[in-house]
Amino acid sequence: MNFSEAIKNKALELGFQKVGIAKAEAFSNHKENLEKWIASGRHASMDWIVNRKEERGNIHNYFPEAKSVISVGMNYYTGLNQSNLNSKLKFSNYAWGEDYHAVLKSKLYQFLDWIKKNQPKIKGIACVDTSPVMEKVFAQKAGLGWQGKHTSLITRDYGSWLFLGELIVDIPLDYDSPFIEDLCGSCTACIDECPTNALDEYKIDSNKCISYRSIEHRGPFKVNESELQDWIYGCDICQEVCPWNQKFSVDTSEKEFYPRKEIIEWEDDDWASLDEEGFRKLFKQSAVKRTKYSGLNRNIKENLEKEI
Ligand code: B12
Ligand code: SF4
Ligand code: SF4
Repeated sequence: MNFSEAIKNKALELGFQKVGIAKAEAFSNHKENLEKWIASGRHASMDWIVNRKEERGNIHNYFPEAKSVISVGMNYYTGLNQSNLNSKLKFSNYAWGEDYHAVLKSKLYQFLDWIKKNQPKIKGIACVDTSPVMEKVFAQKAGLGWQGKHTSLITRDYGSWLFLGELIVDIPLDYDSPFIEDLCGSCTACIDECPTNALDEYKIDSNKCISYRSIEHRGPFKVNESELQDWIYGCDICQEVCPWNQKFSVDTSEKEFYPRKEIIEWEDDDWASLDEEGFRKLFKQSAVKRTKYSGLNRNIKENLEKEI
């Protein structure tokens, strides 16, 4: 077995469901898409994308010695859905359990240590979400799947309920073939069912997206921004309606992604009375910290007060 094959076996052994290797290179078409997307204002207030667009658009501006990107995917589907929650308030399944950044990063660090034991001189960086890397683009280049019309990466065997991460290393490896098929075909379910019309084919307008509004948007909503459709954190609709998820979702064995009991059991009143101390305790090791108490509380009140 050569080193590239051994690397991929190790990734599976560590608990990733998908792995592939792509050459670390800049893709002018994707850089152009990113620039057009920003120029049209679709990034909304996410200035952190604009500030590091040169790195996001060209991996060598981020890691000059990069030669290979080992792209991994981890299944977070638990078999439960919004109808299992006692409250009418909806909460995205990706944030039900422990913070995925920490779960994937800890496995990626073990992965890098193992690689370094075999090749001590290797330099590598572990990335999950927050690094200026176009993760879906590299996952497609590494053969994991394709970017659907909702813009998330879909795999044949798990649908799109997968977190993505990468190890970027400074040695050449054997590269996988990119996933070239687009298996969306004539389907437009995600576009049709998005309640705020945030999707155009393969493009998202973050200004309209409930995930953006509930997580990334800071401060109070203006009247035309407040459409949250009962979601208090993130939004899963475009993935729930996708036939690839309806047919191919597999329950994850990663216990850390299963919901905190409060997410399932809490009713509207419990959410309405959540205070800052309660927020800190409940979401101590959770991705939900990103909105801070003020953001989550704003979303809860926005949804509940609309009912009155
Ligand atoms: C910014 C961001 C967001 C933003 C913007 C979403 C987006 N699609 O860009 C917001 C806050 C809305 C968001 C929401 C969500 N996110 Co998010 N997000 C990111 C982040 C940090 C960067 C994505 C990025 O580079 N966007 C810039 C645009 C330009 O890139 P793009 O979407 O890949 O666009 C490509 C195509 O759409 C097309 N395109 C775009 N514009 C144009 C214009 C033209 C003219 C053309 C022809 C083509 C085109 O070309 C681009 C590439 O060539 C990534 C992590 C990372 N570092 O990559 C996570 C990431 C994409 N998010 C993730 C998740 C889980 C979500 C949510 C599902 C969370 C939730 N349940 O609420 C939602 C899904 C919403 C959706 N339908 O995309 C996962 C997706 C995993 C997967 N299987 O794909 C990622 C990869 C994080 C991770 N490490 O797991 N997210
Ligand atoms: S996450 Fe929700 S609001 Fe955003 S594009 Fe998907 S369906 Fe639309
Ligand atoms: S819902 Fe249909 S169009 Fe949208 S991503 Fe899934 S297969 Fe593609």
